[in-house]
Amino acid sequence: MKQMIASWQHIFKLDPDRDLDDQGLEAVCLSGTDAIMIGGSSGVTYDNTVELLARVRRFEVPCVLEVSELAAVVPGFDLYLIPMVLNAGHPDWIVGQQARAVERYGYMIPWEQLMPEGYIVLNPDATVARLTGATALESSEAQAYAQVADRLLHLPIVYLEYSGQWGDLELVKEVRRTLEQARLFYGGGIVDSQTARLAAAVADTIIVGNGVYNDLERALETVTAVHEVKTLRL
Ligand code: 1GP
Repeated sequence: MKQMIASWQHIFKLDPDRDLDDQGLEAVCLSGTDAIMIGGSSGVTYDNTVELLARVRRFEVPCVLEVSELAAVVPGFDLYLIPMVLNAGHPDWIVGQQARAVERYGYMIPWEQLMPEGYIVLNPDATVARLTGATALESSEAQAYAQVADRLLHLPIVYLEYSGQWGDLELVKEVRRTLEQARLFYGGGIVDSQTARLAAAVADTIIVGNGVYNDLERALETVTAVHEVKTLRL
């Protein structure tokens, strides 16, 4: 499973609660992105998740579910990403919800298709921050959380989440420097080729969300921009 994400440099995150017409979805799926991640912090239901999965499945691109709502876990994804919000204000968002899910549905969980993500939420105004009561972090604290995820918990992904806001790329760079084995995901405020290039230079994988809904044409440019940066680095 870890191998599957090892080459992913660019991901489009689609929100089942937001509208994207067929033409837009086709452009996203055929853009050359490495994967489509389906997820959102609110309004995610079984029905809107099934519907979006079915539409994405018309294309060959890998499709993964970022699980945020137990009732909206739909079979048929290539991979299930399980967020653990490391700087959450309540243990529920770190391991509590996950434990309840296992207690209830453990017998039918396809463990080999699950992958945990060590989330570090860095935009205090994001829905996910309010929902989880995420605490604000200095760069040194973010680095410490990242090392706990990477070296202590051996999580395969550390996800720096700025959702809706352009992040502190110095912090991102510092965090990446501390990682031993985890892949660094960065999401927040990537809207065009310029922002994509900057973020791709400091993270392993970049996630583009809101941009798809706000200005699709510019969002599509992020794919080539990222692949250019990564090729040059090689
Ligand atoms: C959100 O990290 C993703 O979960 C992407 O952020 O919506 O700001 O692109 P944006």
